[in-house]
Amino acid sequence: MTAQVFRNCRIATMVAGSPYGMVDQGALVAENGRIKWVGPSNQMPAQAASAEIHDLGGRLMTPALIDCHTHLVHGGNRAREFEMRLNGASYEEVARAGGGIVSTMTATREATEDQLVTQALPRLDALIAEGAALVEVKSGYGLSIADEIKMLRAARKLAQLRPVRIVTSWLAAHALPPEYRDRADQYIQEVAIDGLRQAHSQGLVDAVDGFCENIAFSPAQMALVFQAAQDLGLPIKLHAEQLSNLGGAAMAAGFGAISADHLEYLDGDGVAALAAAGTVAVLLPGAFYTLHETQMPPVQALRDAGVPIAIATDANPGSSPLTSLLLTMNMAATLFRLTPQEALFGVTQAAATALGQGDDTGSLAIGKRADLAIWDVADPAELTYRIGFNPLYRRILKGVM
Ligand code: DI6
Ligand code: FE
Repeated sequence: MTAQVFRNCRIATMVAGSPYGMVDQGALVAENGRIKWVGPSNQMPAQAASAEIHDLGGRLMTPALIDCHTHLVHGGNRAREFEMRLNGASYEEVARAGGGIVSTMTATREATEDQLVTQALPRLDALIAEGAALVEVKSGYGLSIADEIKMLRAARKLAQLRPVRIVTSWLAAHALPPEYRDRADQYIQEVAIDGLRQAHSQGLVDAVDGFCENIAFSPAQMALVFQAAQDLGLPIKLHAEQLSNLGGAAMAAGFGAISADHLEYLDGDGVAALAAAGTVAVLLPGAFYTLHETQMPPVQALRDAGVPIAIATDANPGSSPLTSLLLTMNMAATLFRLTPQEALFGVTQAAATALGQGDDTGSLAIGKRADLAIWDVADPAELTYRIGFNPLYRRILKGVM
């Protein structure tokens, strides 16, 4: 394929060394979907005469964005429950009216695979419209083997219908369905573990996740699921320390987790465990905001320990009905005090690393995927600074404009 040359742009390569890895007056050469060269225009090697040249008019180029934690596939939504609560209904009244996570489980079970796809597409389109090229999607609302597998099939189908890469996580250990009340250990064995083996044998699982919390599953229960994942050679990640400190992040790090997510209640030992294992901390400001959480994740301690920090939408119908990575960046800065550079790193290189793809994508370096976002802004801090504004000019996948 003809080499593609993109020139006359500022390039935030997100390669370590200088702020944003910035190259002013930059150029990038892509060939066969990969970055062949990137650097200052005046140092660009002479290209084959057949190269196609694109003038980007001085715009900003960044890696295409990555959403490394979503529950994009699910049935229905919880807008009515949201409205009931704001009209003064108690938690119990909401629950009695069929609200909460079980309502999403019911709607997900009732939906066909195609209906789940149809409902997820507008949410995916919102992410793509802001420059996303890679999106992680979890199961976790089916809570039976068949319905969890249906969710993952729907997630995989999305990538056939839109120009985007999707990776899937098995999250059967998300909540206990009513038919397993008081039988959580049995659920872990019969659905979370046996189902994982089935889903994996169908090629539907890229990673294994869980919700480790008093209202969900214990570290000991999650460890059983992770042992099964490890036996299958699958990477693991965990929703940990979101509402309390159970030591889930440290347990996951002990299994070499690629990420630990939420982490508002993470303590010093947890930070040290993530650092030692090279586990990425994924912060989810949309859930913090929606739940009116006040406990801040230990951002400074994570920085001091050198733990990479990713940020993601956590797009889900309950605690984070958020489908904007740009707003996520702004929330991470305003709520968690991430710098604009950290916010952009959080939806590019750190997010790629959180998906085990840090060597393949997430920054603009020779050999990596030529998945790019071109923005109508002069300064990369603008991406984080603005609220409710989308300056995406073009998304470029595999080096094709
Ligand atoms: N953490 C959350 O905040 C959500 N799941 C999770 O693991 C809640 C999901 C929901 O309420 O639907
Ligand atoms: Fe989540």
